[in-house]
Amino acid sequence: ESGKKVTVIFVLGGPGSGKGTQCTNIVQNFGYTHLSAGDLLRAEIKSGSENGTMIQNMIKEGKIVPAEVTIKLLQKAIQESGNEKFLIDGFPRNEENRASFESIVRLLRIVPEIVLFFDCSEEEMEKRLLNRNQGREDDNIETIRKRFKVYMESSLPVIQYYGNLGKVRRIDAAKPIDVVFEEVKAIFEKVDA
Ligand code: UP5
Ligand code: MG
Repeated sequence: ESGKKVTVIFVLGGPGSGKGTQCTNIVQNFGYTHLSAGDLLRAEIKSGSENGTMIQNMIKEGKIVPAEVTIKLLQKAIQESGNEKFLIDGFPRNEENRASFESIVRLLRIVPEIVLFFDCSEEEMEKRLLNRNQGREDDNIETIRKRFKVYMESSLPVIQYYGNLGKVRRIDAAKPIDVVFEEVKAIFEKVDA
């Protein structure tokens, strides 16, 4: 591998805050490859891999899959993409995820440029998830409550960690999709400049 610079932007925020929706918009406008850790894990379940059952059980319980598993899937997707600009959506979700990623990334010359933080109330996120209707096994009220708890206890501290490094760009994610994207666009116009 040559010394090409790889740019990674973490897209974080609670369940249903609009990470996936906004990543689709960013891809269309700014040439990034969107890697949703949750989508990669769900594809792994479907593929019938040996980890599939473990992943399925953890998602049903709203728990966080060990970094080793998720990072392997991310690395594979990065290599297959041929791109050098990535949105990593929904990862890292806890301290273990973050520390593992950072130790690998140092060797690969990958710098997490900024962290987009989609900030949204639980009330609004719950409403969105219950209305989504895409057959996700974790979009039931019981699992949604567990996801919120894990988010508050384990994922928010990761966002705070990057906040202390001055990397977080907070976005009011409770607004309509197009209004949120206007805010996102302004941030990317600076990143790419
Ligand atoms: N919607 C979006 N934006 C809106 C807006 N501004 N106004 C009104 N409606 C809006 O959006 C959710 C719904 O809201 C959609 O119907 C959309 O149209 C509407 P979406 O863009 O899908 O939100 P997103 O933040 O992507 O929600 P998602 O449910 O995907 O977030 P999660 O973080 O919960 O899910 P993820 O797939 O990342 O993870 C699922 C599980 O996988 C985790 O709980 C965990 O068990 C596991 N996981 C790991 O273990 N490790 C990982 O690294 C990643 C996941
Ligand atoms: Mg998503």
